Amino acid sequence: MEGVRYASFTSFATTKSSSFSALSPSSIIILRQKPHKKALKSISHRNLVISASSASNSVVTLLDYGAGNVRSVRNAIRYLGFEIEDVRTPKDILNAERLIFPGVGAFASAMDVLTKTGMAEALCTYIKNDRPFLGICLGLQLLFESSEENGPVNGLGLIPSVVGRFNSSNGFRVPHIGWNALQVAKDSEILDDIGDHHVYFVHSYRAMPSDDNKEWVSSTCNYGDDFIASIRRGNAHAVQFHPEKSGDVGLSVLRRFLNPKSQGTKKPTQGKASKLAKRVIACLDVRTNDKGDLVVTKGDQYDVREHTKENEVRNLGKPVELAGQYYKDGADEVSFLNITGFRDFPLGDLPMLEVLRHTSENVFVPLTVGGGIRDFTDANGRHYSSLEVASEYFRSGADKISIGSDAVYAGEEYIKTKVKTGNSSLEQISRVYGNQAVVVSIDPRRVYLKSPNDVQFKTISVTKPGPSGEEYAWYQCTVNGGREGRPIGAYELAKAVEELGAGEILLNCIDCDGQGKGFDIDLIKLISDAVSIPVIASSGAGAVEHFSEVFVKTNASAALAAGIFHRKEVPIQSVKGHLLEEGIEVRI
Ligand code: 1PR
Repeated sequence: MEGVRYASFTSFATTKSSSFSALSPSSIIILRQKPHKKALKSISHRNLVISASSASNSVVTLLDYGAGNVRSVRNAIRYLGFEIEDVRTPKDILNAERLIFPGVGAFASAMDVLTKTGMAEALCTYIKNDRPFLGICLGLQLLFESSEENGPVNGLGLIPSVVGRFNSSNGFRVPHIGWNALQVAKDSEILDDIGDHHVYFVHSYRAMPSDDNKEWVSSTCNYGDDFIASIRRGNAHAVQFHPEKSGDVGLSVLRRFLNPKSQGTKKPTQGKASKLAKRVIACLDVRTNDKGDLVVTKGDQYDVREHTKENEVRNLGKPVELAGQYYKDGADEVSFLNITGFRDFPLGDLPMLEVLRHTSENVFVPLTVGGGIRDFTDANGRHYSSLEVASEYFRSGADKISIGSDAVYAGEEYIKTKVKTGNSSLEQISRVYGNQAVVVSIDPRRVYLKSPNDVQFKTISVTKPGPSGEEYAWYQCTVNGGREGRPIGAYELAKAVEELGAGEILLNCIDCDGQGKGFDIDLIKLISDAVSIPVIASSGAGAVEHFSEVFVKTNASAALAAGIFHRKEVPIQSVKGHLLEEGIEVRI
């Protein structure tokens, strides 16, 4: 994960409390100074003495410098039966039996913390002494000479090359989010089970292979260009992808690092995985029902109540159980949308945070959570910023947060003023956690028009005419779960939120929601052609053919469905099987 602009020196290696009461303004310390523009002083690599470790064989030392969510890595390590010891001093690094460094945040702030704490020097010594090391994501990038991320900024300087940004001008969407294939270049041991499987990436910066660093490169990945997916030299390993979010195959990478003697299932084979896979996402709309239980519900055009005398909220199951089931069934991501978050304060909704915590203990694919992310003042006058709300979601296990209503207001304001204030929830959260962690959920409704000149918003010529034979439509954004239409179109909003820092768009359609008649291809094509960030097509899936249709006819990166999965009408594996038959690459 890149992009975090804060790194709490004082929170270094502290175990973050997950309780709501622990969330105080002081729990987030934001370094507001500008990231280093100048190169940092190079780090001397003098050898430090490594004392014999007293750690038991099941202990993993974790370098968490307090810059973001490493809960998923902790969960994965524990799931594999290992205990975690946090690094508190450079000596803890030198004494580690095995060290995992899940780099999060921005390159410059990470280097700043590592240098100030003496960890940078200890890390270099530890790796040079060939001690077991696994860097993840930024934990790989920091090993290189420097990065262009808000830089140039010097890195640890162990591997020749500069970390640069992906080039989006050749049609590849940045951030690079999703499941991609690897080309394994040499025996890396920890990648022995990967073979024909995809692994999960989420990043905007990457290091490129060259003659200077080829002795380090153990695998590459192609996304526009070939970039370094993993390195290995002796006992030093690092991966650009997220093993803790790469399902079973990712867990096997971690297991092979933690226990090199563990037997894998197979040696690398020439695989089916060849490029970025289209993602299939299971979505759980969650709310409290009239009995006070948090349930998974599902609407018809956003109406989630049964049409019976009791008029109850439709109850389709328990959130943690269903999320776990979808993980086992092969969902590439799981999304929770707290659909009444717009009126309830989400941090007051402790059951939702509990759902996230429990889900993240057993679900090792990305988790997104949305609903109610905005500034809020409670009955006692205590103000909570949207950043605090998001931070609590991240601490509870979310990998991405999704903003709905508040992003509409931010988009409207930005279009009116052309000024990026930096104050909107979208800007604040993407500045701190990186834009790859921020999804904007758009809830548009189709409005048919006789003439494209009837509105000031982007219109389309519709494939199927409207009820009175209208040939045009615009897509009006709504807020508060579709209850209020706003003076902004989905096209205008998508472009505005991309500029404000969104990393991905979840594109719903109220007209299609729950109808099972297929995605709104006109809408999805309009938006996925307009932006260069990934677009998730949502609303209307009723059959496997709807998934292939949306991937063939539009530039959507992922397709999300709810009702057909909840009602067990179409299993996730049938969707994937069909997509494979149609020649569309998916993770298997
Ligand atoms: O505005 O920031 O509090 O976020 C609220 C979030 O809750 C938004 O993401 C909004 O989309 C969602 N939401 C609000 N009300 C509802 C509702 O249904 N009454 N759910 C709602 C939206 C839409 C989809 C759904 C797909 C697929 N759910 O995500 O899962 O349409 O369904 P299908 O496959 O059955 O057709 P904020």
